Amino acid sequence: MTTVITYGTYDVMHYGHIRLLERAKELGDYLIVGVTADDFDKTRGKINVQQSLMERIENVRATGLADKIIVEEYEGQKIDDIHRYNVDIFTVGSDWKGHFDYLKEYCKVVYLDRTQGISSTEIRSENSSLKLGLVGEISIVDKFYKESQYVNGLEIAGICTQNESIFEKYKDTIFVTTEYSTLLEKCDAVYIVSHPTKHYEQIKEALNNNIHVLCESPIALTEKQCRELFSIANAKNLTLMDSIKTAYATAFARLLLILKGGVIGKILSIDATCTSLADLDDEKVMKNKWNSITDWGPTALLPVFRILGTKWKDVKISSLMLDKFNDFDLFSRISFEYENAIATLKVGVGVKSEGELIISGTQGYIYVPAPWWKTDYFEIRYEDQSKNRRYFYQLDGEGIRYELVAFLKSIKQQNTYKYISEDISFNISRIMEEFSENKSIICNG
Ligand code: C2G
Repeated sequence: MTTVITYGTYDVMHYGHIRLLERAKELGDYLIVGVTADDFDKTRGKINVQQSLMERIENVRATGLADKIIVEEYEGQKIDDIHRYNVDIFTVGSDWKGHFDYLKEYCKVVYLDRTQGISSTEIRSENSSLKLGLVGEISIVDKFYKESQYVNGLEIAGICTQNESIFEKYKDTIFVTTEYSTLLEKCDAVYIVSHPTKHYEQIKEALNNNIHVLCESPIALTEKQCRELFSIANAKNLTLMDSIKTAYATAFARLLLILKGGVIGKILSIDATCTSLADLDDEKVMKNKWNSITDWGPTALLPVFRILGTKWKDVKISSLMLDKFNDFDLFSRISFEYENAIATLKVGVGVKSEGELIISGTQGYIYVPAPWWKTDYFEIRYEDQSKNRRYFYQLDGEGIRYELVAFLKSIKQQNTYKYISEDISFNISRIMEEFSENKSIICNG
């Protein structure tokens, strides 16, 4: 018996896939198909996969061509499988020619001609070519423009910015304007990273024009406004999504899941620090500069609200203010008291500190090194250090491309999993309001 093995994602199945499987089958008597696991695809840069692993396995099973279906989960698994299943022939499409020659040491390697004129990427793009507008004056507009290139079915319709250098940089490439309503006429969705004071009005105008919104957190500076915006979005069946790229980093998402399993016992304390240094003496910088509480507050609040929830007993915000600007804090400390836990957050755009996240429990603690908000790594540490565990999850593009994929999915499929719940969005806006109304100013910078 000649055993053949081949591997693939097999997302949105098409005749190119089927032809490959048919010819693979003809190479021998027994065909094994390895379908790639979601994590493995993400690690190797395939972030646009639409169907779940089970759906993709069903795609292959339904062809009736596979005698056995396995899941490909890790780099190097092919060698293990060749030994495990006594494989005689490894085959794959010619788009991979040369890539798997190293397997010749273990079995015959056959590259089958790829079927021209069809791909899952093209099908995904046809199904949803969403026109996305970018709105804002700070450098993250650049990052979103670059990251959008990795997302199937998304095209940048234009940029609305008052920032001359961004305007000049893109004016010969795509549509650029200083007029927000002009941009809206060209979009199905917008990513808003304008100054937080503009968010409420801009989101409201977009929603009233039936345009989906991804807005750099905070969505609004009061809880009332935030609730109003979500009720408009829900009534119109539109997606309004809070943008905190950390929520889309695999390491952060897995850390939250692992914590649920009680690996560090009861969680008693969370300490998070986020700082970055800006040139606060530069008038041009200060024109669009977010203050500490809006620039870093939502990110620092995310782990607290995801882990301890939003039902705190008391919150105190202490801030060092920049005396020549209203409400501009150089550095703020947010202290929460919960029923049986505390949290201390430090955020600053005018101070440099160690940007780490520490989650302390009754049996151990989780340590996420700086910059924790875009981490690909964390440790679980115990009194007995031999029990310490380390985790690594690749993170490409700081999580922005994954965030855009989640935004697109939310628009296409409605009610998909929300990485940031509406309740968390409401409470981020509530803390912004708490800062404006009740912060204690400890000194003027
Ligand atoms: N394929 C093809 N013709 C196409 C599209 C795909 O012959 N028009 C082949 C690919 O070459 C591959 C199989 O169909 O052999 C599955 O393709 P994908 O689902 O795109 O997965 P891919 O990542 O290309 O699979 O580690 C090996 C990879 O997993 C190969």
